[in-house]
Amino acid sequence: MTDTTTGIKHVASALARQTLQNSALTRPVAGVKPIRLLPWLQVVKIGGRLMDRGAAAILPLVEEIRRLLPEHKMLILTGAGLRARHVYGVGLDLGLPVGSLAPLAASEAGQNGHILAAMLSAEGVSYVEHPTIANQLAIHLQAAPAVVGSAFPPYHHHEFPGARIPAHRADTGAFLAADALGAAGLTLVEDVDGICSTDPNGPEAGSAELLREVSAAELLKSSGPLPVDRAMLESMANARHIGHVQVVNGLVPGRLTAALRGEHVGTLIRTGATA
Ligand code: GWN
Ligand code: ATP
Repeated sequence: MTDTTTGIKHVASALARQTLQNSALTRPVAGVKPIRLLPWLQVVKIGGRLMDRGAAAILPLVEEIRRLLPEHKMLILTGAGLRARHVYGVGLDLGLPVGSLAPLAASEAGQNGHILAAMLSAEGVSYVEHPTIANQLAIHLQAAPAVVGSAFPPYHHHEFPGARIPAHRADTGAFLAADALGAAGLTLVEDVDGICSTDPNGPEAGSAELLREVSAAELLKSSGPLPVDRAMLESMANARHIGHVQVVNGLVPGRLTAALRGEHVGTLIRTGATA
C-alpha cells in the first residue's frame, strides 16, 4: 500500500517519518518482545582451551556429546585457543589493526569446529558455515541431531576499535546467537569449574573460590581476570530471551549432561532478560 498524500511517495509505515535514534518514538513499534525462533535449541559453546588439550579432553567430551544427541537438539559452537593467541602475537608485532586480527583468530574457532564435527560425523553431525547458521539452521536441525559451527561472531573488519585484541570473541558470539535464536539455553564449557573469585590457574590460585551464581553486571564490576569475554557480559544487559548462562567444566565427565538437564553444576551468570 502506498501513501502519496504528503507528496512523497512511500510505503506506509509507523516508522516512516521518524528518526530511528529516538527510542521514545520507536518504542510503540519496536518495544515488543521478539519471538523465539528455535525455542527447543540448546546452544553449547566448547572453549578453545579444551580443544587445545587434544585427545585427552576431546575424546571424553565427544563421547558425552554423542550420548546427549538423542536428548537435545544442539548448536555446538567452538572457540579459539592457543593458535589464535599466537596469531594475535604475530599480528600485534606487525601492527595489524583489530579488524585484521578478528578474522585471523576466528578462523581458529572454525578449525576447532571442523575437528569436533569430524569426530561426531558418524552420528550425522556436520560443521556448518556462518551463513548456514544465519539462514538454514532450522532445516539442518530437522535433518541432524546437532550441528557444529564457529562461536566467533563474523565481525571481521567491523570489529570495534576499542582495544587491540578483538573484544567480541567466542563467548560473545555464542551468547548473541543463542539470544537471537531464542534458544532454550546456553552452556559455556570451559577447562575450569566455573567462574572463581580469582584465576584458579593464576598466581593467587590458593584463594580462588567458585562463584555459584552471579549477575553479569556484578562480574563486570570486577577488575580481575575472567574466563569469559567482558563484551559478552556487556551484551547480557540487553538479553531478550536468555535469562542465565551456565559455565561448566568440560574436563569433568557428566557436567555438561547435568547442565543441559537443568542442574546447577557450575557458575550461573544471570543476564538482564526478563521473563
Ligand atoms: O572457514 O574454519 O565462516 O563458518 O571470521 O569469515 O575469518 O569464513 O574470512 O562461511 O564466512 O576459517 O573465509 O573465515 O572459521 O568465519 O567459513 O571452513 O569469510 O566453513 O567462508 O564468517 O568456517 O570461517 O573464520 O567460521 O570463524 O569456509 Mo572458517 Mo570462521 Mo569455513 Mo566459517 Mo572467518 Mo565462512 Mo566466516 Mo571467512
Ligand atoms: P575461548 O573463549 O577462546 O573459547 P576458553 O573459554 O577455552 O577460550 P579462556 O577464555 O582462556 O578459555 O578461559 C578459561 C581460562 O580462564 C581458564 O583456564 C582459567 O585459568 C582462566 N581464568 C581467568 N580468570 C578466571 C576466573 N576468575 N575464574 C575461572 N577461570 C579464570
